[in-house]
Amino acid sequence: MKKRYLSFIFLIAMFFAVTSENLFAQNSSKEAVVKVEGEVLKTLTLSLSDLAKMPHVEASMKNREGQIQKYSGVPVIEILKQAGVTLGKELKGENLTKYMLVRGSDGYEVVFSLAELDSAFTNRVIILADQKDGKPLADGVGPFRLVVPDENRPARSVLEVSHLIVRFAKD
Ligand SMILES: Nc1nc2c(c(=O)[nH]1)N[C@H]1C(S)=C(S)[C@@H](COP(=O)(O)O)O[C@H]1N2
Ligand SMILES: [Mo]
Repeated sequence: MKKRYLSFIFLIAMFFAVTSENLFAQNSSKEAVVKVEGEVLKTLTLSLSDLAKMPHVEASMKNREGQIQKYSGVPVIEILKQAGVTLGKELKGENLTKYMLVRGSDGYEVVFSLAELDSAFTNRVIILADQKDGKPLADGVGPFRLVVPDENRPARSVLEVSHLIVRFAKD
C-alpha cells in the first residue's frame, strides 16, 4: 500500500516537472540571432546588440507597392569579412563559384554570388537591416531584414533573416 502511494506521488511529481518545463520553454522567448556559417573561417551568431556595435549605413529599396523604403543596417560584406569569407583579393578562381544563401525564419531562401556583394566588384551595398526610421523592425519583418537596392522586385529582400550560409556552387 505504501509503495503504491509513493509511486503515485512520483508520477504526479513527474507530470508537473514536465509540464512546468514546457511552460517555461514557451515563456522564455529566445533572442533572435543571425547565424553566419558554411565556407567561413569563423562561424558567427549575431544578436541585435552584436549588430548594433558594427558600423551602420543606410540603404533604400522599393517595396511590393513600388514605394521607396529607407533602412539602416550593416553591409553584408562587413559581416562576411568578420566571418573570414574569401573576399577582395581572395575572390578569384574557384572562389568566384561561391554564393551566399540567405534564409528567413519561415524557410524562404535566396542566393547571391559573392561577387554581387564584394566592393571590389560592385558599388551596390546590400545591408542586413536592423532599423527603419530609427526604430527596430516590426514583427514579421525583422529583427533582421536583407535590404537589396536597385532591383526591380523586392523578392530577394528576405524578411526575418535567420541564416547567411556561404557555399560552393559546385557542391
Ligand atoms: N522570409 C521571407 N522573406 C520574403 C518573402 C517570404 O516569403 N519570406 N517574400 C519576398 C517577396 S516575394 C517579396 S515581394 C517581398 C515583399 O516585401 P514587402 O512586404 O516589403 O513589399 O518580401 C520578400 N521576402
Ligand atoms: Mo514578391
